[in-house]
Amino acid sequence: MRPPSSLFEPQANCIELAEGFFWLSAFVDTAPLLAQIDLIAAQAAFRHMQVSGGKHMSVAMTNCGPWGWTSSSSGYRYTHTDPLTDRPWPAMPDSFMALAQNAAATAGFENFEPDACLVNRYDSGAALGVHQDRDEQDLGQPIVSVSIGAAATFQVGGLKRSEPLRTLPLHDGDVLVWGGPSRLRFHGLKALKPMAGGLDTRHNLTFRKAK
Ligand code: MD6
Ligand code: FE
Repeated sequence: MRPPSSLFEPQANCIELAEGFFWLSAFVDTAPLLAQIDLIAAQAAFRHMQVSGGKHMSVAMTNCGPWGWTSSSSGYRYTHTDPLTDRPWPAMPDSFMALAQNAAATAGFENFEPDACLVNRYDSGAALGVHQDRDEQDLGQPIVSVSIGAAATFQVGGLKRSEPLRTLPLHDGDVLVWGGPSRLRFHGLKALKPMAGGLDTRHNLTFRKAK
């Protein structure tokens, strides 16, 4: 939980956009993260998960850490093993854990202990529909989300789906931390625009305490 605000000194690149919702622009060098993502994907391949209704997501996903988020035609859940291989999800790299905890602490959330890291890959045209992250047991823990590669337009609303969405441009190295009263905000990602020069892939790491 956040300490009283008198003890909390936000850094210059850490902006609180709404209570509990922080944007850390250009917070991390992403080249080493991409190398780790390649190692993770070699063990647990990116896949387009099915959602209820039978369609497949345009975003490709995999996971690392003790718990992995999965979707199927019967709903969402966290599992210890990859349903494609029945093997445990790849371990969360120490550098991922350090980044997640460092970002959370920068936003005033000490003692963040993520046990799940969802890895998203967006190729041009991929989008993520507006949703809430509510499959986690302890909604008192924040979420840390890292943008890697191509720029994208993030949409963030309120606690009801009917509330208006605001847009936030996210760039390589940006980190969002959100918790407290913002933990259940609706949000999504607009379709990734095609870009020249092979710069049209975006990855995203989303760290959570699932259990
Ligand atoms: C993305 N992010 O940025 C998708 N969820 O590709 C999310 O769905 C998300 O960025 C919860 C908290 C932060 C996020
Ligand atoms: Fe989300």
